[in-house]
Amino acid sequence: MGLYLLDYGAGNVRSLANSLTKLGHSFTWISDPSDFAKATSLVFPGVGAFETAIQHLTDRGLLEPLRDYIKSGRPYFGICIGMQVLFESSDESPSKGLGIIPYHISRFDDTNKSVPHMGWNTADLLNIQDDAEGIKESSYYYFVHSFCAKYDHEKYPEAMSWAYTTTQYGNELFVSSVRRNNVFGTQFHPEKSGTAGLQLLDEWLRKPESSHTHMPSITPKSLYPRPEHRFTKRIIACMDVRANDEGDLVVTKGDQYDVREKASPTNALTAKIAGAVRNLGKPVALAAKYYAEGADELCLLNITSFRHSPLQDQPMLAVVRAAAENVFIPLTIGGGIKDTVDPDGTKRPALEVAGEYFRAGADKVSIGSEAVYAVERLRATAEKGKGAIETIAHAYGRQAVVVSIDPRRVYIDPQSYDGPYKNELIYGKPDGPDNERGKAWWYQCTVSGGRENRPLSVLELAKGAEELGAGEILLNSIDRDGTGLGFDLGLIKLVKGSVKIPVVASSGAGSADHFVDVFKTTDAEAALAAGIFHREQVRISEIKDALKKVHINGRELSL
Ligand code: 1PR
Repeated sequence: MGLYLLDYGAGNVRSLANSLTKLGHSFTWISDPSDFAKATSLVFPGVGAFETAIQHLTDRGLLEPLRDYIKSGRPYFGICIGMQVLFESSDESPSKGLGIIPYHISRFDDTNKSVPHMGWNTADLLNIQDDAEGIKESSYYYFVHSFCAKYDHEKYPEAMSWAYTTTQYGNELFVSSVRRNNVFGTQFHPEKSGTAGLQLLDEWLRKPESSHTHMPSITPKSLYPRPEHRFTKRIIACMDVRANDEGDLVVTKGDQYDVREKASPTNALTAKIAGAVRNLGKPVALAAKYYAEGADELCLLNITSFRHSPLQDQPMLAVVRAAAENVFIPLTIGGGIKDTVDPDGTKRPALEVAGEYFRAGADKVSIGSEAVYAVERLRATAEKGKGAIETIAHAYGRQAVVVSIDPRRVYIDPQSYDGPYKNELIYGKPDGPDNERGKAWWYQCTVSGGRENRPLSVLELAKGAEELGAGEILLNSIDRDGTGLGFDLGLIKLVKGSVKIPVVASSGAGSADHFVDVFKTTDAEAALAAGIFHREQVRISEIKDALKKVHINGRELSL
């Protein structure tokens, strides 16, 4: 008897479990169809892809018991795919949903915006008087999805009577939560929505179960998109992690990817530390700190995993597990997401490696070197479907796959250049930094943390990664990394202009104004920094204040 959680074996369900534990609620996992009979409340944190969810539920004999459970009138809280399965069908899959809500899930239109809808947005109550579920219009919640239930009260009044809140992304209005009788569902992830999300979960779980069984529906009303949405730009704190010379995992930070201390000619003391891996703190402690300070997302990159990375020997898994216990915003994990072989010869496909990270509490995995090789293969053979990007995107949804790009500038003489990247050239500004003035360059992709150049340009990689199924691009710049000179705006504009998926601008942030610059000059959805946060040069709140001053939407912590 009591609260049960449903896990169909895909995606990050650990975060929900961690948040319930943090809030002091005990629960049991549904491990067998017969468990449904014991549940007096059920939470279904559906993550991943609609088709995979239905397939897994069917294969494990859980789909019909789930339908029966919901029909029995006992309280149900579905999250993301856990809400979408209540619908009849989805553009994402030929499989049918539970059909409890007579409506279809369709893909966002990507004509004027990036898809997936990935980031923080608000949820507006259809009936402002009815805020019984604890959703606050002033709060921001974390969304990550390419498909949604579009709000259409004229054509589908019956389906829209399930809508409890709506959210606007670009010029599209969709149902961001549903409620009727015993059913409550949110398209957003409360377990990833910081304090606002934890409060919502807590309120639902603390109420007597009987109060969830006869929730009224709301009369749908005429609603139209406003001139502007409230989707925010994300600020991401990144931790580059590696073992130092003593074998401890530390957060390090390089200058143009060189993470070792250098001796200063004017300071004799620095000779002692020269050559050592820079140690800027412990990853789990820093993750908790950045969460508390208002980061919208965290990124942990295992920067030396290209050397050796048998799955059994991944200390990063323990780091992710520990970080996820106290951090309730999205976590991206990168480094070593590729096919690996254990010391005993057991082969571990990239899908299995990623699965371990998702189960440890990661929401997205970031693929670096392997993405370069995959796009090279795609360009050579046009073959796709079997690589890391495709298999992970198929199982977990494309929003769970980030491709991390490490481009390096190749300077050329603009007068005489006759190479293949004429359309990708960036020209130094007359008032730009000394080393850029009068020059032009293209961006070459690298692997193994910038150690090896590959015959692939940044646009070839970005477009290829999108074609293979990546849901986001993490765009670093080896030239700007650690310099504090500001983001490489030309690079970001170039890549952002050629893909439909979200782009995270990375490398070079030195001040809060650099974040204003990147969001004013480019359409990047998010901006990431490392050094300025580790050295406490700039606080996340300063960046949020700077954005607010120029009317750029950012998530406010106090709301
Ligand atoms: O190739 O799939 O194993 O992934 C390895 C990952 O590790 C890639 O995402 C790659 O970018 C990263 N990586 C490898 N070597 C380094 C290094 O620094 N020596 N770090 C490295 C990449 C770039 C950002 C950094 C920003 C912001 N570091 O992560 O955080 O540049 O820094 P800043 O704000 O201080 O300028 P695979």
